[in-house]
Amino acid sequence: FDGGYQWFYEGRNGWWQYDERTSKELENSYKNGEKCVELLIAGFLYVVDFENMLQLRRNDPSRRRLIKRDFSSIPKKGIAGIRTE
Ligand code: V3L
Repeated sequence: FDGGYQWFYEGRNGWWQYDERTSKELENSYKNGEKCVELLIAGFLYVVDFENMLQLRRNDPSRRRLIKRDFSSIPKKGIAGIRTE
């Protein structure tokens, strides 16, 4: 259960949880001490930079979002764009 941690990216006024598979992938990479991970999300390549805790679009790094690792129980907008509250 990954110690109850999940991964989140920044929305306009709150946090979105990464989808389950991606959140697990981020947790594994983070625990392995990797500095960054590449993700394919809806046809776009993104880089997750653990040193700066950012997600950036690979071909347009100005499209950046803060990320965080936190408990799954924190208030959130939803999961990967699907609202849950
Ligand atoms: N997982 C899923 N969708 C993502 C992700 C991700 N890790 N990163 C970006 N997108 P950009 P509010 C978000 C989507 O960064 O109202 C939310 O999931 C992103 O979706 O410029 O601002 C919501 O669906 C956006 O639609 O490359 O809180 C939506 O924004 C698109 O990719 C609105 O959320 C471009 O993001």
